[in-house]
Amino acid sequence: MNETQAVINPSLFGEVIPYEHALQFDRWMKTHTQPYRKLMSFYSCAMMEIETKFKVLNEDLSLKYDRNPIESIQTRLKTPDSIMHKMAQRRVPLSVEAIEQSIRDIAGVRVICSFQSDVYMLAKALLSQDDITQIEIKDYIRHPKQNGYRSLHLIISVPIFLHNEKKSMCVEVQLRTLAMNLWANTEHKIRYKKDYTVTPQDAMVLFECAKECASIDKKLEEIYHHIQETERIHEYDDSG
Ligand code: 0O2
Repeated sequence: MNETQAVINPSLFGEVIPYEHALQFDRWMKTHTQPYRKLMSFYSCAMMEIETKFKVLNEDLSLKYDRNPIESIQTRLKTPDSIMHKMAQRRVPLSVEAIEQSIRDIAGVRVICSFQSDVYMLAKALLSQDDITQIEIKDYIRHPKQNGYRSLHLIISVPIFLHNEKKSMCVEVQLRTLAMNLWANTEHKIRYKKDYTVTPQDAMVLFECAKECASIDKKLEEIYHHIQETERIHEYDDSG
């Protein structure tokens, strides 16, 4: 164990005692503030890199498609609370190095797209960039979670260039449509990570809502392609 490590007492994790965890993490933070802040600033830089990449793609693709494929981009750094919770769940001894090694979604970038096809187009465009390394893909669109959650998740690594070194940092990218986002945000508020359980009836209604969102996505995409096709035929007629 090196000097930046401090073992969390595993007995705290039999039952969840968030207040105890918080106190323990608070104590740990007081002695490891500098290395922790440095690590967070690396993640912050990586997040900025990825956000910029999506802004550039949006600008570039808006010329090709005559519309912006990205509705909005959100970024977030995982809170100390949430990092501590994940470390505790995994029963990993707490150190700055262990945080970096075991949590891959400290830097998160969420990209909200107009259409489902934009999600895949943007993911492909990002992954084809030569400074991006794909670590993992979870396709919850083709394979939704049991509760109905849909999104495309990418874990990637991106280099950041500091004044005296280059570092590769992990970033979690979540790509989803507006409809997927509506469902996920609402479900997150009412259910996700809450300690109480939702009744099977309510879970079923949430699942039905997810299916309706998927159906809206499908219909909107069909209308979009139909309009595009009609425009193409008109342009062809006019040119002839
Ligand atoms: P927050 O607060 O959004 O950051 P892992 O991260 O790999 O250890 P997991 O669960 O296998 O854990 O990862 P996964 O499935 O890729 O999900 C990670 C993130 O996706 C979550 O982050 C949520 O943002 C989102 N997510 C996953 N499942 C659901 C769901 O059922 N409902 C909603 N609303 N969001 C979901 P965090 O860190 O859990 O939370």
